[in-house]
Amino acid sequence: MSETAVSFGIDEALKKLGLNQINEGTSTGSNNFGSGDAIASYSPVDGALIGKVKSTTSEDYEKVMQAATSAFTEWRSVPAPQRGEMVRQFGEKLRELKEPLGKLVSYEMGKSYQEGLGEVQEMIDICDFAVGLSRQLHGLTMHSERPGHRMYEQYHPLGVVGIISAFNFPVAVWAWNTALAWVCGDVCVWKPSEKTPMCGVACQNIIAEVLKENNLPEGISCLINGDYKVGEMMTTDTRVPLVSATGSIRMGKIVAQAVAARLGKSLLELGGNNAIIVTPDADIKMTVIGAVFGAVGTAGQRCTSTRRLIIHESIYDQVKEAVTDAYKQLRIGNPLDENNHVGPLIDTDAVNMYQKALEEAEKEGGSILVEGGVLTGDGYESGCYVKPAIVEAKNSFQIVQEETFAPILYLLKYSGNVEDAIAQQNGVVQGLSSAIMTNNLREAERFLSASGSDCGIANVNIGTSGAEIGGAFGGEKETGGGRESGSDAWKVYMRRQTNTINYTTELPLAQGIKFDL
Ligand code: UN1
Repeated sequence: MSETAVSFGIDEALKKLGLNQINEGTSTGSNNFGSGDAIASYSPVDGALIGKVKSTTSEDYEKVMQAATSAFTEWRSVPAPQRGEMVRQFGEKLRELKEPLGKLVSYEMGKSYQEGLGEVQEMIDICDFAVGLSRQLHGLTMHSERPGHRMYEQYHPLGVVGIISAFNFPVAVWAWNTALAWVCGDVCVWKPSEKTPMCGVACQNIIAEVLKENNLPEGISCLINGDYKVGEMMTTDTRVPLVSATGSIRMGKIVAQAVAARLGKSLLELGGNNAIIVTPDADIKMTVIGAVFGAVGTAGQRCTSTRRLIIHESIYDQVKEAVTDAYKQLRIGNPLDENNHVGPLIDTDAVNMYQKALEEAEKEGGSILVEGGVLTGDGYESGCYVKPAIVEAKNSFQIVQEETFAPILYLLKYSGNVEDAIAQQNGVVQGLSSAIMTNNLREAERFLSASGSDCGIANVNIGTSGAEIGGAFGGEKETGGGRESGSDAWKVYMRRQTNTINYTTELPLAQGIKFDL
């Protein structure tokens, strides 16, 4: 472990999370059998090696699937409230380990420590939600058209849920899926991003302890590690009825096709290109806070990050000045130092994409308002720190149409009424999150109406990021259509069965069909 790492208390955090320098990346609890090449995890914070995790071979994968499928036959028969009790205990463990896990998230992924803690809080919140849900997996009852018949529906566990998650929320997205899937009676096999494998092992260690303490089969929670080839083992595997995948649109299209080819179900949570509309009736102070946090939080690497500000021409200069001024206050540096607002990007590939996007924006006629650039020198040795940039652009620019996972904010102008702004907001292929800043009720309601925002999330006087777990999370169009976490998102993790019971001595047919023998 590097000296820098020690000074952040990372060593202590790793110890509390049961992590070693070499970790088994394929695991069902204590039964570790990862035998592939080791994946090294380097921190974008200081470039230090955090540890290594062994990748999953196809033989390892078979063992994992055997453990998972056999655990399912037991787990599906455990009453749902008892499954909820296991999730409650998991949430308790997360409360105890919130700080070390938040620190690891910050150190391995690069987001600020506050955001790392926030991510663990999302895990705790979804556990609480799932515990309540474990007594509310309701179906409906219907009135049969036939006399003496009862009709109702019920939800049963689905089976093995495959989870593919991204580096930017290395722990929370797993928990959104698992907490629900577990109370629904499913078992989970998780492939975390190969950029944040230590977070994966840390989570697996926590749940493995809960399973052991409760004498439950360890196959309820399985971990596999590696690149897209390991993900492919799940997407093509008929033993995995549901694959929940978070990541790029490109990845989502590959996953969706592979799963659909075997008529499996997929839950996709893909890229966003989120905008805030700023109308003449906006509260400028609130707009600035929402826009700046949305654009530079997690260094612009949330799928909900604010990428576009669509500002009415009458207040354009005022908003532009206020946002530019706010950018001058931003401190970029070690995310574990709570004085800093912006940490590093995940790796130097991300830095290259950020630079390329800025070049493209200029080439297409954009004008740089707040200059970007890669930071060098003391504290920036990892080469992953960049300056948040602002570019005046047009929605029609190719680069504005794309999601660049970096802190680049495009300022766009609209004239006329709010419909013009909504048309720009909707004028991209992605449909995750959107917001309007206005104190005008008519504008707000128009934005939320059927001819308003076409996104899965539409907010009024709130930024585009930072959704609560209680609502269904996800988006439309190329964002993939999936919904995770709150509301009735649980239904995708279960199979629905319609039951009709005849308690008479006759056998009347539906639709009044006569069939006498
Ligand atoms: C993501 O970036 O994949 O709404 C998830 C938010 C967070 C989740 C983001 N609660 O910004």
